[in-house]
Amino acid sequence: MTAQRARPGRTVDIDVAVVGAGFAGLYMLHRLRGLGLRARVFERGSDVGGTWYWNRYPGARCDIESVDYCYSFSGELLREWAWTERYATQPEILRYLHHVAGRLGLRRDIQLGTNVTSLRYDEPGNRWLVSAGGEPVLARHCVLAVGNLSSVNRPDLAGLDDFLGEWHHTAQWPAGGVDFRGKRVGVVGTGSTAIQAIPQIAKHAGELYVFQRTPNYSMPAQNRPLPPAELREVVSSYPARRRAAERSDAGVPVPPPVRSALEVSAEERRRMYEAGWRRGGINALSYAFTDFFTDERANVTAQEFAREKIRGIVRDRWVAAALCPAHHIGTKRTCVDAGYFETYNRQNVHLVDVRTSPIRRVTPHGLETADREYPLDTIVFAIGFDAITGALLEIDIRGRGGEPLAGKWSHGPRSYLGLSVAGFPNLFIITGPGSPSVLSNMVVSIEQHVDWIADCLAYLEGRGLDRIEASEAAEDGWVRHVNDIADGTLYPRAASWYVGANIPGKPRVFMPYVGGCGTYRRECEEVAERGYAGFVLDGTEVPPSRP
Ligand code: NA7
Repeated sequence: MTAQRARPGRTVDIDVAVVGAGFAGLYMLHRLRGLGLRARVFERGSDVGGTWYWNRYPGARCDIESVDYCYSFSGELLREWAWTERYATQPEILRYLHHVAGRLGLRRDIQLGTNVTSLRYDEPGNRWLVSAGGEPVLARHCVLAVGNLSSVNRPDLAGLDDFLGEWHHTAQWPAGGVDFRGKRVGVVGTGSTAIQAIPQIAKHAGELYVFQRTPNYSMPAQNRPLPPAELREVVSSYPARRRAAERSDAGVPVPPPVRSALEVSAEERRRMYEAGWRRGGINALSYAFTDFFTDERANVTAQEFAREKIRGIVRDRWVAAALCPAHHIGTKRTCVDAGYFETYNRQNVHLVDVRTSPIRRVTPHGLETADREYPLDTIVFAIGFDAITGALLEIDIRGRGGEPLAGKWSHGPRSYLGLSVAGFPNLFIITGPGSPSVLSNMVVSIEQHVDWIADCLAYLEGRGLDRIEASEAAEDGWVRHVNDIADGTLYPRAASWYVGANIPGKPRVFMPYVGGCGTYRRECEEVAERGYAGFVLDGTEVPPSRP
């Protein structure tokens, strides 16, 4: 069955409203259809793709290997799609998602260019009222597939409106691209996005000024073409590869480390780190030793290795020193690059340290720091996102008794399993706060959440149950658990977007679940096996497994 079309003046009644048509929303729709449910997806972009629709900046690429950053639910999809590189570019991933949407015939139930502004739970009717500009939609269930890095951190520098050049945020990049040839370009930010974009922009710009507030660690991608024979080999044994990814901490099929960095000699550590650096990728160093994220002394050994690499690449000693990060490696998202540090050896690239000399304002002709004005034709803001909760709270979500989600989360997000929130019945979040989300391969985490939600809905439908809601007790227990395991690591010590530190006024709470994808998956399976432990089903509470 497909979504009913509204007649003028009528409310549309559906089983499930899904917000977002990226990796999560597309697969959710597919599963819902498989259950015979009437579903509709609302997508604010003018096409499907989510993250890969918006982030079209030069150099945009996934930092998870392409063969792992794709759906596994369909053997046909796996066999018929040929990834061409170890790390796929944004256009290739977007083409893949278009292919999936076409192949599964998903588009007829996706309403594009539609911004969901509010979701209100009507308790007597046990329905969610979806406001998205057009006719009101009533849905029995709602699934938020809005993404973790989709609420743009907008530049709020004084004077920006009077800038006479052009400026762009990397996450709202014009589809037609930007011409940097011969221009004086300023890039603000040195996170994963900037680190991908800077080497590409530097090739075309006349002069490139990088305004850096905090240096970051970046691992070489060691990207390469993916020969068809190698891809066929991967696909032929794919189920085992994917099971290994699902059981791992980060959702990638890499064997877990077995030794502490402190129990081996300095020579052995170096050998391990060098091997990781040669392999490349986001886990190049972090998968070497067990205590990388938990023991400061272990972490420092990897930090020193990474800083030494930077000093070995960048010729200017002042620039090299300014590019060396000081935080615990991995506690802010590690970047993956193709020639980032090498780019600073170009004559046309200049590093501006805005920690020592902060940006004051945008002038009509450029950027002014405490020291001087930098004349610019184009400014690129690679300043990130209101991560994890931002896109959820952009929607005015009201649960039982009209309670706003923004109010409930005013001191930080609270959820059960990152999937569900007490007081918000029949509402599910895909890769929400309190789940591994941004600490994992997103597609592996998305598939797990979508399958869990679909199985849960099948369970409810099969038993004629109309309402599911996380209990307060289960939510409290989960929030404590998420905090306890985070506190046992180095993660919360960094001023990262994992703790909301990049957004003024945002509560400083470590948001993702650091226990690992495999452990988390088992937790979710156990909850389901116990008849949805920790949830209230049509008024009957199933006791939580965690006190
Ligand atoms: P990030 O990782 O949040 O990086 C944003 C960068 O912008 C970071 O270097 C920030 O410095 C910098 N920033 C932010 N605001 C300012 C201002 N006002 N002035 C100067 N510099 C600023 O976002 P990305 O888009 O790079 O990456 C996000 C994720 O997307 C990434 O991890 C991948 O998973 C995909 P700061 O560190 O706050 O001092």
